[in-house]
Amino acid sequence: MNQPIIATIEKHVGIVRLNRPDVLNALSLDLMKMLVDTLESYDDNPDIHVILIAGSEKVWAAGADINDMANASVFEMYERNQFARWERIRKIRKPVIAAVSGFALGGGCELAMHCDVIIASESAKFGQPEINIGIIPGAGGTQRLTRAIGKFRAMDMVLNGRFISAAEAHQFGLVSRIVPRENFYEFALKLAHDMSKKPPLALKLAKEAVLKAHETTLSEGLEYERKLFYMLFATDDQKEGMAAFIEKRRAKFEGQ
Ligand code: CO8
Repeated sequence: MNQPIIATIEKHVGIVRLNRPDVLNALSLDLMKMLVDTLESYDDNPDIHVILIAGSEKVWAAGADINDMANASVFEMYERNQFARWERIRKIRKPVIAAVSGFALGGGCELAMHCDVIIASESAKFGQPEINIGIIPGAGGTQRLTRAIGKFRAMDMVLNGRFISAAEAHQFGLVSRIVPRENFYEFALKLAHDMSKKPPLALKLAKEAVLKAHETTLSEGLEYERKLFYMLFATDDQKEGMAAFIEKRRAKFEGQ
């Protein structure tokens, strides 16, 4: 039987591929459990510095699996406590890159927005179409989308269920880069490998600092950034990085 995700490790990059092609990678309960367990195992693995989540060229993910929810009662939904899993994704400390091609809808769009860098192929389409099936986004879509693209564009997508193209998503600030469909995965993988060569502790603290900008006031965020900045002067990688710059050689980071 096909596994809902395929997990592989390449050098310092932990890769997860969503693998339910028959249902456009719908995020079933099983898939989410495996995905989150794998992301956490990558986060705990000191040999992995960066995580890459990919779908296929045709689809990233068309949302939560509607079959899992169609007949559920409010109590069943409550008892499933499935948003606890999404909270665990939020707590991953290493950078997570999303390689998105095709549909990123509903929970699929929300999964991409849980990532830190979104590489979109020219064919990517983003949407929060939950309104069409009688619900609203539940894994942070109304909040993260609004912060990413602003109230009026978010309202258009959430109230009308409108899909936006990769070009619009890029223009609106929802994606980091657009790349040709044919090599979107190779591009994202190379980016992940390049990023994985940076000092791993600084990567984690940089992610933490940027995410803080969504959570707090400017002055508190600046204070927070400063503390993390100072902290890095306790690392060997800072000494090595600066020495290598001065000596005009390539730095060799050890993650300490
Ligand atoms: N769940 C289950 N099955 C799906 C889903 C889905 N989200 N999306 C597509 N499929 C299935 C279809 O039923 C179909 O199966 P079959 O071949 O057996 O009929 C197969 O995938 C192919 O789909 P289509 O034939 O519909 O393909 P089209 O190219 O015609 O259309 C669309 C593609 C536009 C993407 C269309 O499939 C669609 O609208 N899908 C649903 C999109 C959607 O509404 N997503 C939101 C779901 S709700 C949600 O994500 C809430 C998240 C809350 C947080 C997470 C909690 C777990």
